Amino acid sequence: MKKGKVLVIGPIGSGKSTLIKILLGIKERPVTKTQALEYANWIIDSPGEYSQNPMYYRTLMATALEAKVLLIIQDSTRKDVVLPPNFASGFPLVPIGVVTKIDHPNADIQTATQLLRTILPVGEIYYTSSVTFAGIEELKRRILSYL
Ligand SMILES: Nc1nc2c(ncn2[C@@H]2O[C@H](COP(=O)(O)OP(=O)(O)O)[C@@H](O)[C@H]2O)c(=O)[nH]1
Ligand SMILES: [Mg+2]
Repeated sequence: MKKGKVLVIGPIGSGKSTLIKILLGIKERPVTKTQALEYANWIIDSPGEYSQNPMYYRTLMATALEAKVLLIIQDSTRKDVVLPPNFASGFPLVPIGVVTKIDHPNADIQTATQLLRTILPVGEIYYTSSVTFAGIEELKRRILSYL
């Protein structure tokens, strides 16, 4: 088992838990609303509230001490951004951006990329779909290379 961990952050409904399930190859249980920090194998899932409410930022920072990689999730069907500008640079982790739901008819990848760039001015961005599995293998390979 890998020792390093990946902390996944992003707003409610952006596809964090679904993506994590696929990255870990979990087929059984359906994704339900994430209520607390959830540790599974090499990934730490976080409730969307932790990204949407600054009251939780300290918790995210403390949790980051256990991690090596920070995955920042941006939903390609949303035109808003919840995390503050440059948020990624406050973490002593390798930041990786992920634009999710690229299969969706309402996906606007260019806008999502611009929004994500406000949080993550530099660093790689991957484009994924948890429906078609586009981009998933590449993302997983990249993450594992850092652990
Ligand atoms: N079309 C599409 N829907 C997705 C994708 N990933 C997640 N969803 C849907 O988005 C909703 C929120 O997903 P969830 O993983 O619970 O988001 P979380 O709150 O960030 O953990 C669910 O209804 C998922 O089925 C995707 O890649 N494509
Ligand atoms: Mg969740």
